[in-house]
Amino acid sequence: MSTAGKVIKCKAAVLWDIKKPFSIEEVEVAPPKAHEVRIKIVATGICRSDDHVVQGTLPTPLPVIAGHEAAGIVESIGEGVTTVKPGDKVIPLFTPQCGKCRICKHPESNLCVKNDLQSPLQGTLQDGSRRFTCRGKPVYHFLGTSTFSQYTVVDEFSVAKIDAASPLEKVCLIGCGFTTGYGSAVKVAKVTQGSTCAVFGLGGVGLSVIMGCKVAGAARIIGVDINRDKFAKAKEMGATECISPQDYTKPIEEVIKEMSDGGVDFSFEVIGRLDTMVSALLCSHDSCGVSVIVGVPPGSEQLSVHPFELLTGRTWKGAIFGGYKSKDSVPKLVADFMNKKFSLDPLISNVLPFEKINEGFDLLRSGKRSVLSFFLCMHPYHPNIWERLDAVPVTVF
Ligand code: CND
Ligand code: ZN
Ligand code: ZN
Repeated sequence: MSTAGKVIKCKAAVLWDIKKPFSIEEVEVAPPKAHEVRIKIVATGICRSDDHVVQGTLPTPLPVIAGHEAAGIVESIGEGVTTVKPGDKVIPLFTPQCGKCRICKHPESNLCVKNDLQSPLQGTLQDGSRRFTCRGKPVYHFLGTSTFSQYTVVDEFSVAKIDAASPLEKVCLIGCGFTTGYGSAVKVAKVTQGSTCAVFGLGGVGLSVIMGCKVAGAARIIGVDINRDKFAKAKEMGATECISPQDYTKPIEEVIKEMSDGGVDFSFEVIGRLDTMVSALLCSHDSCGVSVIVGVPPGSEQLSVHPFELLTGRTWKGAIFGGYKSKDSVPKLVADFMNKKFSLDPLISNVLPFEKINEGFDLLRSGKRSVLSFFLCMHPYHPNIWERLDAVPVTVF
């Protein structure tokens, strides 16, 4: 039976309050309106930005369905949609690409004006309304994607069609973590052959920065993290050395400057803390260094640096989604993945059934990035056994 044009009742993880666990609920997902697409999510990653929502450091209206790093299959389309059709494999785009605004036409920039990244977030689709309800209450969207739901509705410019053969449990990482990190190195910083780089924060995004630095030909890549368990993976991905600020009495920027003849060529803050943003800036060479902010900072806090730190010639910049124009770039990155130009396996610590979302967040907080799958379902008689399913049952109204 076709579900097109009907309300779908399905499973979603609703966040009713900050600092509380997600609650797995039955939600109603309205059909897509004109220029909208309803997607059956197959796999969704858990990124630290989702945890910023839970912690309240990325202020979002509540209740909300978070999640912004996913892959799925188009279930139905609204009127006027031309770039995807039912059955297409797709990746939702938390940074849209409308193709028409000043930024979409800008050759370098990527933050389309249709984005929902202002503070606080608006939490709706482009027309200002919502497609989710739970227990009779409307539920907010998150970054136009809301992937912690079996079905979601997005605007057409917030979804990209990808290769029909793509493994969705892997390429979902191209929806955020991989692309954000990799692009920060190759596209935003434009890391050069033979350069020295420092990467602060060795989570999924930081490891992807390292992959980008390596591909760009960096000669030295210094990984910085307070969790030493991250060092082995970082080295596997291309870090040439790894250090912990906790092993030194002097500031880490001084240590790195001594290691790199006065400062690195490129530095990256991939944690989301103000102190490490300043350390990353200061460890870059004061006349030729480029420092990129990738981490999402907490709430409304302000940074403070002496203007001289920039006056001498440093560049300080930041970017969302690795500077990539999303709708154009995501299909190409998926094609590169399919052509084995890079691997995503090292970025995934666990694949968990969707219902284990709270465990997935605990794992993230202990340093492990998980992918949640809607195709793993609990065995009816053995609660500890999870089976792969080809289709997930849903109720249609
Ligand atoms: P994750 O939490 O997995 O990694 C952060 C790493 O930083 C961990 O390994 C920590 O041990 C390490 N760390 C924490 N504190 C310190 C410290 N004081 N000094 C050194 N290391 C420390 O996070 P992630 O990789 O998922 O995300 C990293 C950041 O990127 C995070 O702030 C997230 O919100 C942000 C981000 C940005 C964008 C974008 O478009 N710019 C997109 N998604 C995520
Ligand atoms: Zn993210
Ligand atoms: Zn645009």
